[in-house]
Amino acid sequence: MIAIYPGSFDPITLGHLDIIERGCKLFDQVIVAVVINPNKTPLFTVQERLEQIRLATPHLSNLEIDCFEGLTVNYARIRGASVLLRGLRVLSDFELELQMAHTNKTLATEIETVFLATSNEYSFLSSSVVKEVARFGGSIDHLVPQHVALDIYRCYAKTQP
Ligand code: COD
Repeated sequence: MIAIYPGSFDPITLGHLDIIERGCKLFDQVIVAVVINPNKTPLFTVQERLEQIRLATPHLSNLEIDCFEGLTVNYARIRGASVLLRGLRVLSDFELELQMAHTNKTLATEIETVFLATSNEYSFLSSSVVKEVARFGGSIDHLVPQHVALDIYRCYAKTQP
């Protein structure tokens, strides 16, 4: 069974990585799919995010890393996937995730959304939190893979006066 794990991953955090590793144990193949959204201004380009994910996951042999534009369910169909993998952290995630899952179900009845509950230690963690902490000079070494922390520190060092 193939599962797509779609997201922005701007950048990948240890919370994302935890979902990826657990997903790889559950499914034959997991495809981490970075969305290409021309309407957003991410910190990292799609190519940079793909590389960050690749460097964080050399130990996962049934993982593929890709990007896509347009509807997630269309991409899932093209890739022959029957599952969309998503992570749930707090109650506020649930509302948006449920809306997304229901929308996707109306678009593709054969594709199921499967939610994995966050591991306790990552329940507060998001890409936005990581960027905010780093922007104001805090340490993010315990929140993201080391190479990602270095990328983020470099980004914000450039913007310091
Ligand atoms: N612990 C567990 N899970 C986590 C953690 C954590 N610490 N941090 C993030 N996650 C989960 C999120 O809950 C989410 O499920 C996933 O990881 C990815 O998170 P993000 O923030 O990187 O990505 P999102 O949520 O911005 O991705 C949104 C999509 C790109 C999937 C969505 O916008 C989309 O499908 N776009 C394509 C257009 C489309 O198909 N639209 C119709 C659907 S409504």
